[in-house]
Amino acid sequence: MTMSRRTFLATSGLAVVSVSQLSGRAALASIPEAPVQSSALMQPPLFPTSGPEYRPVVTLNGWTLPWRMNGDWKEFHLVAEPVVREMAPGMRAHLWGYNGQSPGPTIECVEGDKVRIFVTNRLPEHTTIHWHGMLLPCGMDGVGGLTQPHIGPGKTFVYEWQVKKSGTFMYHPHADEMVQMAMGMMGLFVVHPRDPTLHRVDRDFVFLLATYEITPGSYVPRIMQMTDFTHWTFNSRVFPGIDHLAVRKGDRVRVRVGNLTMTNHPIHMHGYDFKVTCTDGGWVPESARWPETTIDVPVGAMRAYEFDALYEGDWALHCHKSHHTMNAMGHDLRTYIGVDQREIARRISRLIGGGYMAMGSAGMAEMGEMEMAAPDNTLPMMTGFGQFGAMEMGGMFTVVKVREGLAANDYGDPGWYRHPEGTVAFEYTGPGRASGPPPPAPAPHGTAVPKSGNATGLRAVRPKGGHRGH
Ligand SMILES: [Cu+2]
Repeated sequence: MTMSRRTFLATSGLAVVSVSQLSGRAALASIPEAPVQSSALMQPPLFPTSGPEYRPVVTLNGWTLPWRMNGDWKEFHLVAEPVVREMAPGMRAHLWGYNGQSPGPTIECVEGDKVRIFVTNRLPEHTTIHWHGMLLPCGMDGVGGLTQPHIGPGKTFVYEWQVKKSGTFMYHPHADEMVQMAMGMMGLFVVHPRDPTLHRVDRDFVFLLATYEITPGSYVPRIMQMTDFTHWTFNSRVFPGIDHLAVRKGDRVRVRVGNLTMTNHPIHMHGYDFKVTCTDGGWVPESARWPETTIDVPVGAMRAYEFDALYEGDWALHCHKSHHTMNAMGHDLRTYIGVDQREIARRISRLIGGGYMAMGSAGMAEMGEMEMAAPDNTLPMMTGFGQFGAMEMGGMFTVVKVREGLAANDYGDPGWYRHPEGTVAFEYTGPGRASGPPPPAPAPHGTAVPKSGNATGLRAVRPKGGHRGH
């Protein structure tokens, strides 16, 4: 390690310094560029240009950090900084992240690689990065005060180690952790096997679970919140802003999910059973892989599952805690199911001069279509439209779209599934009806909306953005 650093500094001392505020030994060296991502949409996978071949991952609503080779070192540059993250069309959060986004870019490398990661701090307070699950020298573990001095504002630190094993890992600060993780500082770190035939899949999706309390009309998370969050996110995005997972029928598919929230999330996928193949501790041996349709992802852990995409359709993929598939939610409302509120509504309308509407007597599904009036920068609690109507979802919800004949590496949204005739649940209209109605004419993706606007002047959030190819 010492030798390599000396060599590194000696060979690159004359190169241009691309970051103005540097400290310590790194100031003598050229620092790799720190690419910045302005889009919150899924970026194409980053195929390796040198070294062993591998199937790169795609990060839902995210991207992979480009690197450069310096001798036999793979060099990356992360910049910790305030960012604005669009959580779904119509709502932006003021977070802290890396290189323009929260979560930060996914880092990818290969088992055995020597990685050198420059971390520049553009936050108003100190930080560090801990490489969760990684086997490395203790002094590279990133625990402020314990294994290294903190990275002060304006400073750049260097982490370097040889990556021992493949798998899925995460990165996040280990400095003022409660604040910095509540503000969105986290990212994924995927290490591919050196032998590309091991654990081979055709599509490999990754995302992190993160939670925020951003009260209606505000932009900055309330960092003291511990349990009662308003935004339950995949990669700091909520439904209907979360990318769909486009999958070609017949592909072998892996989904890797990391949890950096403060509660567990049972991630459920419809239409399939799957095998759990990897945790942040490593690959599960073939004989020990267990079947599931829901995989609970514990706090501070990662789970990957795999399946063969045999069944075409639009299959929901979501957290099974029903409050986690809602947006901007207050949890202190009373239950009015079975309560006749008509007289109350009349009286309140008289008091406030009209316009009061009581809700909840028959459940809350009506909210899915109406989308309640809300302050600026606030998403409806229940929202999104599919080809058959309102989906009444939010938060940790997306769709796996399995289709025949997609091109390899095409992750663009294929639109809604065209159900074969007679395979959609239908209304019973009396005896003698042998099969269901013909499917509705498939609407182009993003336009299947019942009607625009309504009496309360609401902003409807439609399932349009968030998918590559649109
Ligand atoms: Cu959940």
